[in-house]
Amino acid sequence: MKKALITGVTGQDGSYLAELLLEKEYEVHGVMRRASTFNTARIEHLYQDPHVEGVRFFLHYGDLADANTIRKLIYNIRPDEIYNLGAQSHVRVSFDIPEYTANITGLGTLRILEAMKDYEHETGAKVKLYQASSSELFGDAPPPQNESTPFSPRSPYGIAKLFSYHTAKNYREAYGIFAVNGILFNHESPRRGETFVTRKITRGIADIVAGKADKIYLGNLDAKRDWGYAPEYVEAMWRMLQQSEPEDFVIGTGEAHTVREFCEAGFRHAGLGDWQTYVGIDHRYFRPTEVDFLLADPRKAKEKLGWEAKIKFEDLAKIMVDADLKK
Ligand code: NAP
Ligand code: G4F
Repeated sequence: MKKALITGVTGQDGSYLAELLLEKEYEVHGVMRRASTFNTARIEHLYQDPHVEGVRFFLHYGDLADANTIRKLIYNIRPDEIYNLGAQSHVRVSFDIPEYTANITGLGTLRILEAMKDYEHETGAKVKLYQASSSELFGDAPPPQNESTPFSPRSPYGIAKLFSYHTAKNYREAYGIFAVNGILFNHESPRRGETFVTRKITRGIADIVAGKADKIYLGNLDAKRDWGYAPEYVEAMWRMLQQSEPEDFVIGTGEAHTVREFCEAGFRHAGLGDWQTYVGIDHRYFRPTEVDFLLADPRKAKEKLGWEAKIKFEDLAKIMVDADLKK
């Protein structure tokens, strides 16, 4: 039975990935932060009583700031695959807490790779690492972006992810560690955090329909993103680690739309009429430096991983609106 260790298991992607790996008969170990309130809503349905025989899903306290615990987890669990999904993942917030973002989203990856290097050296075991890289690396590089596009990040988050990208590549080249960067474009779902723009819109729509709110306030409506469906993207992560050689891949739909178009699609699907009646602009949601246009060229993933996005923009908006209306 293969063993996987997932950082960020309580997040959107971590929860879908844990589901996928359990379906594939893995033993799955997730790292979660201690919090004073419950932060396990996305994985509650996966929880198994550790006293029951045959349990394959385990949770461990840990933090990407804490190298000692990361090291202990790797040595004790002896995973075949590590998925580093943990991060301070909000771009706008990274301007408010840049040092923390660099520590977790950047140095956290180095802490994992250092522990992996020593573990492989001391035990002779081999471990594969998936590093959650991001299309934010491209910043203001002209679209479409692929694996050869030069990086030009525009936020503390993007810069921290760039550090992680290069660290993974360096440990691969210097020490022969199987480390891959999945350069994923935006991917969303009903489990998306409520402060990312798609979910903010679909949750806002549900609140308006329920009579709990009159309006939602957004920032830059002109930004273009390549939005896909998160459950499909975790399959791509897994496929990257099943390759015989470690390589980096861009993952996206190959279609871009503006935030304005997402509003139009979402309000239309909910039958609310003109979206402009319900959307106000608040400058606090603008970023000091914006990434204007992200559009994936995912041809390499199709050719080498046999992966292609199936759920596109309109369907994604419908799935998210329906889920929030139901909730
Ligand atoms: P998410 O929902 O924000 O989840 C982030 C996870 O990281 C959560 O489990 C969070 O724990 C955990 N975390 C935060 N700080 C931590 C720390 N100090 N130590 C350990 N864990 C910590 O993000 P996501 O959308 O699932 O994305 C997964 C990964 O892919 C992230 O690295 C993100 O940057 C990257 N990425 C995402 C996208 C996207 O469009 N979704 C695209 C490209 C790359 P709590 O639940 O306790 O907060
Ligand atoms: O939904 P967002 O906050 O996502 P963003 O900044 O693209 O980052 C997400 O995708 C990255 C991959 O490209 C990940 F690496 C990262 O972890 C995260 O998952 O914002 C999308 C766009 C931006 O241009 C933003 O300025 O929407 C614009 N926007 C307009 N109004 C807003 C709002 N964003 C947020 N969060 N809230 C608003 O009110």
